[in-house]
Amino acid sequence: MEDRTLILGACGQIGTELVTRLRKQLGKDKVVASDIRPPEDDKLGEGPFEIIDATNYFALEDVIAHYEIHTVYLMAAMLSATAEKFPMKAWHLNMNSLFNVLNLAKEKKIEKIFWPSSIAVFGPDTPDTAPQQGIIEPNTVYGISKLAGEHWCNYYSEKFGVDVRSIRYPGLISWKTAPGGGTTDYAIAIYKEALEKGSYQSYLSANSTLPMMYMDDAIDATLQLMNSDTAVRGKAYNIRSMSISPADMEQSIKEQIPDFKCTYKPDFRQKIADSWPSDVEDQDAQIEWNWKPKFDLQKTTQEMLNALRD
Ligand code: AKB
Repeated sequence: MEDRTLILGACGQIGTELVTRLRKQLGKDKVVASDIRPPEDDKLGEGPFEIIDATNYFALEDVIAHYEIHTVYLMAAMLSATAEKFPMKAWHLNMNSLFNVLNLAKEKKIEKIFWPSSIAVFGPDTPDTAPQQGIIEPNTVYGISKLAGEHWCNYYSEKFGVDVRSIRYPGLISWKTAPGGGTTDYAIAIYKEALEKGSYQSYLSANSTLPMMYMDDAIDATLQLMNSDTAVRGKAYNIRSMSISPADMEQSIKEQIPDFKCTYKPDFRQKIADSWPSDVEDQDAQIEWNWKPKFDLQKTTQEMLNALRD
């Protein structure tokens, strides 16, 4: 088997950055990017691209055989805010794409999988700083699909020896590709609108504190976990770097753009945010595969504003 990597959902917020990083690391021909639609611009750079619906097992099987794929990153998913509007579509996409890659690994057609979980697995009864284990009772469509996915990853790992690795991503802050349909998307829009309009209206209240992370840290964590010999297979790890609210971000932006104005008008996404913890404990990730973040809020704000200005 060739050691090629396939990224499903390559045009999304995380997928775009993973493709770029992995192509730099492994070589452009070793990384096959794919999504349900073609990329809108040249963000993915040079290298093979395939249009694939991740819920179509046979289409996936063909591409995997054609390119002799070893590792799959399954980044295609419907996020929390959109999933509340389309529960059945979210369940279909989030679960069937996962079953497809798990079954391909069970049949030894691929060797290794990365599947993203989320802080959305936690629910209103989880302690405000969520431990790795504990009360995990989500009350959102997206959270339910992520919790079910975690259980299936664990099951395939224990029962069939599938090498599947997972992280419970916090809300991710990045500038290259806009996120689609998440509750934490405000944390990107706030920077863009601060530069474009000098103001932003947040759909979450000023003090909605959530676990958040700059994208570079999230990509580092993903690749570190995938390359680790000590990480537990089938386990979805909490990782943390900052626990911040829209008011914290407003303050941080004001340090660089003193006239910036932020107003608050919570909508339906407030309820989703209220069901998530403000922070997570990530000792397991620190101990089992040396996880350590590099970006705090101040550094994130600098990076975001500089990159978006460019
Ligand atoms: C969302 O807001 O839905 C995602 C997530 C926290 O998984 N960013």
